[in-house]
Amino acid sequence: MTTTYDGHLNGDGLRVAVVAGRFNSLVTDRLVDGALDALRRHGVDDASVIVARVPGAFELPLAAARLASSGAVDAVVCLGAVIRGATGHYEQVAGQCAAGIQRAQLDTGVPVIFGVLTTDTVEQALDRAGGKAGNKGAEAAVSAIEMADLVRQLPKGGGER
Ligand code: INI
Repeated sequence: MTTTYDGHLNGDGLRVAVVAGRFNSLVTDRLVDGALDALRRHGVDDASVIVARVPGAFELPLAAARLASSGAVDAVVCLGAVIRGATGHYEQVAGQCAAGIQRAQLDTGVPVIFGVLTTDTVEQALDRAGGKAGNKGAEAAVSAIEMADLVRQLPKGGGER
C-alpha cells in the first residue's frame, strides 16, 4: 500500500516566526502584513507568532537559523526585497540570502521559507507585495503552514543537526 504524506493548511496550534528585512521597508512591511494576515486566516493564534526585524536580506539567515534551532517555533518565514536597480551587489545579497535560508532549514529540520522578492525594480516588488501579482508574504506564510504540518507527519530523520 502506498503511504502518502501531504501537509494541510491548518495553522491551529502552530508557532511561527516571521523574520523581515528593513531594507526596502515600503515593500517588506507589506509582505509582513500579508504574512500575518494569512497566518491568522489559517488559524494560527496571534500569540503564537514572533516577528523579528533584521537590517536586510543578508541578515535573514542568521536570525532564521537562531529561531529555527530554538525549539520555540514550528516554522520560520523569511521576508525581504532585493531590488537589482538599487544595488551593485544584488547577486551577492540575493544569492547568500537564499543559500543561508536553505542551510538554516536543512541544518535544523525546521521549515524556513524563502519569501524574498528578487526584482529589477521597486514597481515589480510592489506588484508582488499586495499589488497586481498578489502578496508573496502571504504565499510564504501558507507554505510555512503546509511544511510545518508535513514535517510533523514525516518519519523522524536522524541526520538533522
Ligand atoms: N538588502 C536588502 O534586503 N535588499 C536590497 O536590495 C539590498 N541592497 O540593495 O543592497 C540590501 N542590502 C543590505 C544587506 O542586506 C545587508 O543588510 C548589508 O549589506 C549589511 O550586511
